[in-house]
Amino acid sequence: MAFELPQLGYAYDALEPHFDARTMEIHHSKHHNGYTTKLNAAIAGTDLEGKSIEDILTGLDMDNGGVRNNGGGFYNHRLFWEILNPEDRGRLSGELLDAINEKFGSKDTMIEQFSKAAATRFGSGWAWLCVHKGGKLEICSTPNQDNPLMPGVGCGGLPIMGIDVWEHAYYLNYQNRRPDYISAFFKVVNWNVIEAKYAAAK
Ligand code: MN3
Repeated sequence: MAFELPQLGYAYDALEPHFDARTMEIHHSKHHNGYTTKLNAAIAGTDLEGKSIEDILTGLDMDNGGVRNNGGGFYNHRLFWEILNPEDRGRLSGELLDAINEKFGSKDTMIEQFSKAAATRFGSGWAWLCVHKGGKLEICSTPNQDNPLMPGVGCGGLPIMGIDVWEHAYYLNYQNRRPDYISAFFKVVNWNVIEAKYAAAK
């Protein structure tokens, strides 16, 4: 069974004015679609075919560029669309807020550190909030389409929040102003989804 481009679950213009519809459409229908198609091509006829994307990435041979770039791209964008759901965005509470307070001191400090990781990632990549077994949190960033599931990226745990800082994610609307795009991300992120991911992962 080949991987399929996930539906967004909301319209391309649903995140306006923070994320513009044109960027969302190109990002989903061209970029994410491209990663999905190329991932399928890269695993076709290999022993990776039929495995879950999580299993593929956790056991990845990092020299396998086709699966590394496109499997990462497939997984990373799927998470990204999920946590941007604009409906009933919720507010940070419960166990996740407790874990954030314990690790970072406050929600604001967590957002500050996450934003810094995203802003200072040189070139293209992602910043992550990850959860380790037992519930401990970590913020980190990875280059290109790497992610914390992959071996030896210097960043571990299961990602429950991630931001794409490739220029294709923001250039049409924000040009070189990556920090403005990162601030906008926190206006459309859905804490309910991230809390559910935390509860399932810890
Ligand atoms: Mn992208």
